[in-house]
Amino acid sequence: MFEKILIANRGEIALRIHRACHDMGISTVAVHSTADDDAMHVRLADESVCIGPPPAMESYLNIPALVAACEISNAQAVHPGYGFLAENAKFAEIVEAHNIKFIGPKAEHITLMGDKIAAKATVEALGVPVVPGADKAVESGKEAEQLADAIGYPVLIKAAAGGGGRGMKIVPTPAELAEALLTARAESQAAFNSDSVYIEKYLSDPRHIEIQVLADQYGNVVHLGERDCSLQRRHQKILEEAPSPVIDASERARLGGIVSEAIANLGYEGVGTIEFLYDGKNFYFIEMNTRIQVEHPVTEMVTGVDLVCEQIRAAAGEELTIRQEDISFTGHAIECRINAEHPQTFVPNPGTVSQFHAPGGVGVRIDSSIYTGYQIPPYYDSLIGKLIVHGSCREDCLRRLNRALGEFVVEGVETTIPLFLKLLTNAEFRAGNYHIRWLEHYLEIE
Ligand code: MV4
Repeated sequence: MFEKILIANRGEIALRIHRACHDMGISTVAVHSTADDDAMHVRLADESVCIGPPPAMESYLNIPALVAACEISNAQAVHPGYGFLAENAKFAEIVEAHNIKFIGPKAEHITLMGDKIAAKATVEALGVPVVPGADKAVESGKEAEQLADAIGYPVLIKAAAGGGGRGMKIVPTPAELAEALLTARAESQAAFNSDSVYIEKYLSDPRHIEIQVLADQYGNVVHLGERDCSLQRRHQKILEEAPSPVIDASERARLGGIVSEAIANLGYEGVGTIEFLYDGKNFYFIEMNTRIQVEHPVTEMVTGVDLVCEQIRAAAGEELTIRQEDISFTGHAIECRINAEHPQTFVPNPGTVSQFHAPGGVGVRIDSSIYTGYQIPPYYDSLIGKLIVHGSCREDCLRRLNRALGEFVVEGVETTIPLFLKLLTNAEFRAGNYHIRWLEHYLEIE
């Protein structure tokens, strides 16, 4: 096992990784920008290294500074967290070329899943159901017409280098196809420096359901069930839950089995998330994320598995100690993302946290890096913490969530807490009746 790990991140996920390391007897090295001198992740770590000025490009995304920080601290491995360099294959390669273990999959798998066309074709060949469409880049306007006619309108044009919703164009009828194709290509070129696009059937109101997997270096793979991440606004998830209100144990076992087999055949290592759209009947693969995700705690709450510890063990070359039959799903968990944002407009609202009091008690978990007097810097993501609540069933979980949100005190900055308190009074949400566009509609009418 590693003796020392460098955590190439900040905020709540840096704390989450630090906690996993200390629980395993591993010492930690924090890195930070000059805007994060007083950050909790720096205070808690055994050592810290300043890696640059506030802009992420010059600090948390600064590969030479991070490699240098590993070398001066003698860290044997680097954990990238999520965001920043977590899915940057170049970073993984450079780190490994310096004999430092990248805690994540092999660079080739990061590259493969970063190319959405290649990812889709690969998993389809391994038996995973995908959205109807062509598993290849669109070459010409003529070809786009033929493909779209074969798929049936509406279709969706997506950027091969996209993901997370950037560079998508819905095409309702053939008349709009030619222009949409040009726009999609131009936007993709500007955003990703690639004009490669592909076409799929557009699914109008599906749910976003993702499967968590964990794999070691010896071909052992387990799945840890699904998370329902349908509550989102502008491609930013707001609330996630496990299990999905619409998936039963046999569906979970069936899809989990398909996914595990595909991931084993790929030779994938570490944690991963396979994202699907679900139309109430079928699952359709859209993308795979090769990192630990923001919403991983809901899976931890229903399975009791510490995903970050398991991720570190897998990276250290240990064999999985859990088999699929050891994994059971207990109760229900919901995560609320606490952002320093206006609860109606979602405009970021950095500033000083004048009061902070976290809820507690049975079934309540807070993953947060803020404290009373903390100044939220304006340079980074507005996520300041996550409230994760577990209950014996969804009803219990909702009641406990309401209780915990009522205890939560964050003063000095606006947060998303009032949004969640209001959402809990909505009958459709309480019934689990929502899809990927539901929240945006709810926010418009409220
Ligand atoms: C789709 C889709 C409908 N049909 N693909 C958005 C992010 C990227 N991961 C894929 N996305 C979508 N792909 C087809 N064929 C709708 C979305 C989508 C979405 C997906 C998941 C979660 C939230 C979403 C919000 C809007 C659109």
